[in-house]
Amino acid sequence: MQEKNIHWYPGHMKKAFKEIEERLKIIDVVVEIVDSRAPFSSKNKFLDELIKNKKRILVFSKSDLVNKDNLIPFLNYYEKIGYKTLPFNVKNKDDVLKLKKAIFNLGEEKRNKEIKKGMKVQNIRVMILGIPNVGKSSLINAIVEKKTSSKANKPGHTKAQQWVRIANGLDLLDTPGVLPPHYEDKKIALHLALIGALPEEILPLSIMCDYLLDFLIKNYDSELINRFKILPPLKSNQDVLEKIASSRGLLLKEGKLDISSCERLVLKEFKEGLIVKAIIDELC
Ligand SMILES: Nc1nc2c(ncn2[C@@H]2O[C@H](COP(=O)(O)OP(=O)(O)OP(=O)(O)O)[C@@H](O)[C@H]2O)c(=O)[nH]1
Ligand SMILES: [Mg+2]
Repeated sequence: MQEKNIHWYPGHMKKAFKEIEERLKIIDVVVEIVDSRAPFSSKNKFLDELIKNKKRILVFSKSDLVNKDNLIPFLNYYEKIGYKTLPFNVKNKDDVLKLKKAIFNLGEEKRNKEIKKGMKVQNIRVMILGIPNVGKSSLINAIVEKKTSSKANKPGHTKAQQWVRIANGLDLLDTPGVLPPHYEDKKIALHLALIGALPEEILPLSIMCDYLLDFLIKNYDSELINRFKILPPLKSNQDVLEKIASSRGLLLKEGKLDISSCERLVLKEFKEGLIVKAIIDELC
């Protein structure tokens, strides 16, 4: 990959990070979200130190976009190092119920203390954390069962913290997505761009598409062939792009194949889970 530093740390993220740190003092439970398609790359290690002493749950969002069996080793990995994990599809009512239960379990100790002391039982205060576009606002809306937090398929949509109170004992705090200020490994940034956590403009289109095609040809060639109705053998990335462009009728005015539009199409269809339900991170 080209030796270019990948960097996207807008001003609001720096501010958001500080605000998370300040607000944590009054938080009872942290729900940290990673994207199931990249369970390692989408975990912001810079948050670890802040939340290490909090009761917390690690939610694997967008589990509908991966093969559940392939997710198990990643869940096990995090469980082994002490996390309580939960695969989560925002549209699955059972998953939402399981998450609510897990939050109440973690908040129970605090409630019992309040009861013991004869205090009025307070709502459990829950902070929802994670990198951009992992589904923080969507998860809140699913728990509340209405649209209170604004969501969009665009990283950096939520710009400020927002409390959402629900009647039956929870206060949920939506936070803006925060990314690490830098990456140890450029592969992480590529994976984040492929799942939509980094804006596409950050990386050159052809580099992203090359990386994705290498991955798909190596691991999911038959899915690629079936999705785009192309013929094997898949000789090179260029060959695949030309075949897809022909199959989808992507042509420039002069009748030449429109490779840039084809690259955008492949990235978009991958992001939407239309080519394959794949996890792009590797278990080390
Ligand atoms: N397939 C799928 N899509 C989801 C799921 N949860 C959220 N999304 C989609 O992911 C996109 C981002 O959702 P948001 O809830 O806005 O994400 P966020 O983490 O609040 O994003 P920021 O505010 O930008 O940090 C939206 O298009 C959601 O519809 C899920 O479980 N499955
Ligand atoms: Mg949001």
